[in-house]
Amino acid sequence: KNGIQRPKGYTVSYHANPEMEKMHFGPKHPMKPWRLTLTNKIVLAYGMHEAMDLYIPRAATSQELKDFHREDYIEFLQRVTPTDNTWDPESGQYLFNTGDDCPIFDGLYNYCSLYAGASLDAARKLTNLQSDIAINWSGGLHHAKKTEASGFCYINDIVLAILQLLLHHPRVLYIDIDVHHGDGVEQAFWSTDRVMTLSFHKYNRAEFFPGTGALDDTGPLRNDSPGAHHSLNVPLHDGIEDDQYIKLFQDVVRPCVRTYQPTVIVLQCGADSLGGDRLGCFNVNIKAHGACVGFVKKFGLPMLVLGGGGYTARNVAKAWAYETSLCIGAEVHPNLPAHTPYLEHFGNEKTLFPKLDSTNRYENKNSRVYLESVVMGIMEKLRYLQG
Ligand code: V1P
Ligand code: CA
Ligand code: ZN
Repeated sequence: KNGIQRPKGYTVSYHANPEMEKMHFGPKHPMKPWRLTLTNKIVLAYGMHEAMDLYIPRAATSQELKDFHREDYIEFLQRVTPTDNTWDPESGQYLFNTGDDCPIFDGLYNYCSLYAGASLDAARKLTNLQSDIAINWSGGLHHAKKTEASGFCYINDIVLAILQLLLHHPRVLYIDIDVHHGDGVEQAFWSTDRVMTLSFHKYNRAEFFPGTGALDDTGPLRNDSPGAHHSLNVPLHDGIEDDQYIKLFQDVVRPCVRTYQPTVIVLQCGADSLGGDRLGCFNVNIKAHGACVGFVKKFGLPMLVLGGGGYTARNVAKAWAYETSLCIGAEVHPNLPAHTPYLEHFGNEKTLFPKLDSTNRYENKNSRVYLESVVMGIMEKLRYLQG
C-alpha cells in the first residue's frame, strides 16, 4: 500500500497540542475548539502525519506573551476565574473587553498560552530552518489587541509569531482569508514597513464585525511614516463565488508579492469564509478556499499557515485537512477514509468537498465591475511602494 509520501525538497511541520481541544467557551458560543479534534482526526485518517514533522508545542510563557501584550492584561488573564466579578463600574464595561464575545471560562489562560505557544513554535521552526511550511490550526486569532480581548481572541498569536519572524526576516507578508477583517494584526504593524498586512473580508462598517478594513485604510496618512501604504484591505459583499474569489485572490496577492518582495509569508486561513458557515456570508467552497493556500505555496517562500475563525465544525475540519494535504503536496481521495473517527459528524456526504446546498447560499452582491474596481484600487496603493 502506498501511503502518503514526504514532500521532496522541503519540510512541512505540524504544531498541535491536543490539550487545547477540550476547552469550552460556553454552550451558546460559536467558537468550538473541538473543531481541532475533527481536523486532526481527518489528517491522521489519511495518513498525512507520515509526511510531516509533528510537534506538541509547550505553552508560551507569560514573558513571551508580554512581547506584544501589556503586563497588566497578561496578569489579568493569568489570575481571572469564571466566578470573579470583572465588571468595571468606572468604565461601565467588563475589564479588558471580556464579556459575551470573549467570555472567561475555565482554563482560559492555559488555552491562550497553548495556541500562542504553538504559533511561536511554528515560527521558530521556520527561522531555524527546520521547517519550510509550518502549520498551526489552533492559531490565527487576529482580533486580539495589546491591552484587550476582541472577537473570540485574547492573545494575538499572529503578532507574536511575526515578531519572531522579524528577528530573521527583513519583510513579512501577512495574508488573511478569514471572513472578518484582521484588525489586530493590522493595528500592531500599522506603523512599520517590515510587515505588509493584506486582509480579504466582508466589510460593512455598521453591520459586520469588526467594522474596519475599508479599501482606503492603508496605513498612517503621513506619507513619511514607514507604515504608509503597507496595510491593504479587500472589502467584499455577501455571497462571493468560487471563481470570483480565486481570481480576486490571485490578482491581488501576485502584485503584492512582486512589489513587496517578502522573505516569508504568514497565511491566516480562517474557515468562516466558506459557504455554509454559521457566522460567515460567502459562497466559497473548500476547493476554492484551498486554492488560495495552493497559490501562496507556489511562491516557494517559507510559510506559516494558521487557522482562525470557522464555525461550522465539519466544514472547518475538512478545509484545514485538505489544506494540510496541499501543503505536503499529497493527492488525497475525495472520500473521507472509512475508518475516520467521528465519521457520523461529517454529514451525509462522506466527502472532503461537500456541495454548498442552495438553502445555505447568500445572494451574490459582488458584481464583476465592483471586484475589478477593488483590484484597481489595490494596484493604485501598490504604486506608492515602487521606488
Ligand atoms: O458582532 C459582535 C459584537 C458583539 N456586539 C456588541 C458586536 N461580535 C461578533 C464577533 C465575531 C468574531 C469573529 C472572530 C474571527 O474573526 C476570528 C476567530 O472569526 C459575534 C457574532 C457575529 N455573528 O458576528 N459574536 C457572536 N456572533 C456571538 C454569538 C453568540 C455568543 C457569543 C458571541
Ligand atoms: Ca480577513
Ligand atoms: Zn472570522
